[in-house]
Formats: sequence, C-alpha cells, structure tokens
Amino acid sequence: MKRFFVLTITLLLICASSIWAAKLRISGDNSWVGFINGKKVGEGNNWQVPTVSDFEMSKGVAVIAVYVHDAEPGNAGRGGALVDVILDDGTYFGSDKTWKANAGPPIGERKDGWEKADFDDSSWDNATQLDQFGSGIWGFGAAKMRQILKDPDSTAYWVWAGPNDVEDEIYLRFTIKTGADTPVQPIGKLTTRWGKLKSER
Ligand SMILES: [Ca+2]
Repeated sequence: MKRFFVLTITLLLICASSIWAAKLRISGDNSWVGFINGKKVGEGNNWQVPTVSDFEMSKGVAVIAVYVHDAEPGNAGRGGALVDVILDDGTYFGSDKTWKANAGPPIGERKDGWEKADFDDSSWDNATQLDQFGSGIWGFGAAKMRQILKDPDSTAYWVWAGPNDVEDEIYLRFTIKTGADTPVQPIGKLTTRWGKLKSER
C-alpha cells in the first residue's frame, strides 16, 4: 500500500511538471498556416475568422511557427498577423515585437525547415509591432473575431516582418517554455492525465 502511494505521488509530480494544455489562436491578412513543434495545426484565409487549435505541451515546451501571405503585392495592401497562446492556467503569450520574424519566398518554395522546433532562428529579426487587437486598421473586425476567440480577449499586437507595405510573405516564430519555476501548476490537465493513467493500470 505504501509503495502504491509513493508511485501515485511520483506520477502526479511527473504530470504536474511536464504536461500542459494550451490553445493557439491565429489570424492573418490575408491567409496563414500555423505549426506547433513542426506539425501543421491550422490554416485560414479570412482574417476575421481566426483559427483556434487546442494542443498539449509535453515537457512544457512549444515552438509556434506561423506563415502569413498578403495577397496584394507591395503597397497595394497591408499585411498583418495576430497570434496568441493561452495555457490552461491562464498564462498568456501574444504576438508583439519580441516574436521572431523573417520575410522570404512563398511557403511552397521555402525548404529550410523554418517551422521545425529545432530550427535556428537567431538570425531572424524581431517582428514589426503594429496595432494592438481591437484598434487600428483591423479594429473594425474585432467584434466578429471575438465571437470566435471568446475568452480570454486578445491583447496581442498585429505584427509583420519588416514594413507591412513591402513584404508579402512572412514567417513568425515564438518559443514557449514552462519550467519548474512556473508558479501555477496545470491542475485541470493533471486531473485528466491521472484519470487516464489510473484506467490504464
Ligand atoms: Ca502587400
């Protein structure tokens, strides 16, 4: 009985430290493809209809990679990308000038593994930070977007790689890490995982 108790506590600690439930939300003007740790999770072509993808962060790490295409060449139209990630304890990460950004060829011609988790983005610039969600040139679409985003409201910024009246094919990356120093534990996910482990015994 004591041994079972120790095993239980050990499993709970492993789950509490390594598995996080999270949500990725993306909008792009005009179209986008989103990846988590190199795996494609969502794509869209109407910036007022963002994609929402639930995922699990094993080992507390996730690399978010997003491609956005602006359909109007050069200054004929302005590109924008709005991305955020919410962990199930409420921790929020929104696109801003700290995200990595890079302009390049259309996604079908890009073969350098830019979306992979282990890709080296250290040579990429920081993103150009544009309007915050709800304001600026995309502000009129916020009400429709909120019907899909629901809670929490986005506090992310529309971003781009370089000037958004010049570049039309852009790539974004952001790495999320939760460590032992993260103050809040993912309680909801822990319960789910423990229930699954128990039923497998
Ligand atoms: Ca353009």
